[in-house]
Amino acid sequence: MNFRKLYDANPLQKQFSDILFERADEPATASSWSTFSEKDALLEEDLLRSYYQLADANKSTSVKSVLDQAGNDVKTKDPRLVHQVIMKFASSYPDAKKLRLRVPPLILRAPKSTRPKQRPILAPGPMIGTPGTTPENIEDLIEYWREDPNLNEHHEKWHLVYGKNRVDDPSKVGDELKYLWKDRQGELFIYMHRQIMARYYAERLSAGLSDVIPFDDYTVAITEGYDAEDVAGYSSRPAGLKLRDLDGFATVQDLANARDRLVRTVEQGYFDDLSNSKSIKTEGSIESLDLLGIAIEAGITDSTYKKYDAAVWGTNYVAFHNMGHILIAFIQDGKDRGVIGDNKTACRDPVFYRWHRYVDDLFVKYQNKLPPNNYSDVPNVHISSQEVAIVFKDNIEVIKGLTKRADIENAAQKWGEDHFDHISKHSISTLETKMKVRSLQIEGDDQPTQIQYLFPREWYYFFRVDNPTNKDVEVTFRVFIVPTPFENQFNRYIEVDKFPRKLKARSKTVIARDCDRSSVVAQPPRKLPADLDDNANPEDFEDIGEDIDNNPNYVGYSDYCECGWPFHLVLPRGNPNGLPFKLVVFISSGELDKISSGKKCGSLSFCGSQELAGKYPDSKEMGYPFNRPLKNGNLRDTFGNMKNVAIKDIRVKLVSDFPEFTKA
Ligand SMILES: [Cu+2]
Repeated sequence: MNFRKLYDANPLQKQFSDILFERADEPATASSWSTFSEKDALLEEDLLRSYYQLADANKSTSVKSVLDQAGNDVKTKDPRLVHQVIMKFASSYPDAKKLRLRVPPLILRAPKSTRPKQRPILAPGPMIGTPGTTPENIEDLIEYWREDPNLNEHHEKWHLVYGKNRVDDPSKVGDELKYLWKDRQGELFIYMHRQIMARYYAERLSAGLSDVIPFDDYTVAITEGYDAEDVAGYSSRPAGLKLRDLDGFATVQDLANARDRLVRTVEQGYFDDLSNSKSIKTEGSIESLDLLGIAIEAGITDSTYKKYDAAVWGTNYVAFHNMGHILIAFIQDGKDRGVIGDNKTACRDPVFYRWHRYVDDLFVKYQNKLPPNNYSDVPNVHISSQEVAIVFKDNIEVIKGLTKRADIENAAQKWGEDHFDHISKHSISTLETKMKVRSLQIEGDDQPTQIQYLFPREWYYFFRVDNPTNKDVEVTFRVFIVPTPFENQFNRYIEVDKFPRKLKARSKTVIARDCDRSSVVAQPPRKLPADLDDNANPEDFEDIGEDIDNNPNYVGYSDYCECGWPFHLVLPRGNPNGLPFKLVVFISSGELDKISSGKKCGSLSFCGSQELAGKYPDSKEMGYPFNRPLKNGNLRDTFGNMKNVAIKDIRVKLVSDFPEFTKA
């Protein structure tokens, strides 16, 4: 399987992907266009509007006409602008959507700016630098994580799926109304980035690094730098620089004012609304969470967002988070952009996490003002830590040698039912990770690029749950892990899974769950070295076919399916002694949650609905039950006496090797 073969089979796909590839004659200097800038976002809208008009005017050759035009534009306009717009066109214009055009993998599309630095590594890693010495820059210890191309692609794709999307409006009521924000955009902006942060906190702890310091004082120099010497098109950010005013964009004082406005909003508990007529209390409904999220991310400057008066809101709420990205990106000389100014490279720079820690802390500050959840609506079902078992897949004999997902899952389910009474013989409490290296030949390079990446030992969870009631009950399993030192900080819980099941009346049910299926992971997951740098061919995933059979509205395998967290980073690295974690299994009411179960592509938690106007597939606040302060600020006080919750002590251990379940 090779993405080029797939593309060559379809001339429009080939034309589309060729536009997206970095070109040899592309200027090596930073392009100035940025998706974080409002002025540049208008350029994006203009170009997208012109593509829609061109397509509408050429009905029989709509997509071809636009690709021809974009092929010219990419040579004359800022290539990054054209890339962004053509990707949006492909994912939103109806004729283009039907073609299911796929964006080439980031590492191959833009290798010069997304290839990780290749520093020496010591087994079992990731001690980067000279063997036996501490690296010169301590932040380099987790560079393998920040520069992981698939992690950066996750961040890029999320921002592509979630943003202001152009929709084809059959009623043609003015251009304004042809834009749509996805359901709960602001809330998911916070949650998706919070999950990146929670994983980053755990990764730092694993490597023995100190906690992330929020970037909140703009008069102080940023101590960590970022070396972009090998990152074509972006400038380095030397350590020790302070933010500077950017002519024609914003001043440092503007950013401070935006920060102070948001802090005041959170403290006073309502938005500043000049008209006073639509003053929204931030009392904790999903709508308020969503509004606060969008106010932090991008301001409320668009009347299509919940139909608010853009002029009124825009006066008070400027695009705080976006403005921060830009001011940091141009910190060096005001002209050349750093990696934090672009979604596809932003996660490489340590300052991204300092900036997002502040963004998340603002939201935590708000959530801390809300009452803890009262959990009066949880189902009357029972689980305990003794009824949570973890077994490595390579230790389950009956699934060895199976390759089809459905076969593995059926066999594991049966094995779990047969073995649960003596499962402690098989169950482990220490999960494992290791560092791997894959070799990637990039076109035009003499040497293959060596990519270091983290990889987990695959496992199964088995849960035994008692339903003592007289009725079958639909439930949702919500599985989180947190490093034990952070167990009392609700925003540091890492979501690993969320899925619905039915529990039969008056019986105990054994649930087998594959780590592959994680609600945060892009489905289907990629594990083999070759798949990590490829757009896997859908024919290889037999259950995609199932979806089409079961759901007549299913639009099939598309670029959308690649949205989600990379499987290989599903666990934090841990350390060679076994870093202690808490595993929390929380069972909520499926009847209330309305989690969709038919979805087998993309990530359930991060990608929302495939339909532009579709609802987010969980009616609970994102992160539930870790969406609110813990009772007495304490995990045990909150869940210790609840029968629908299991809390288990586990460890995550970095080892030099383990048997791999999935083989090429
Ligand atoms: Cu982001």
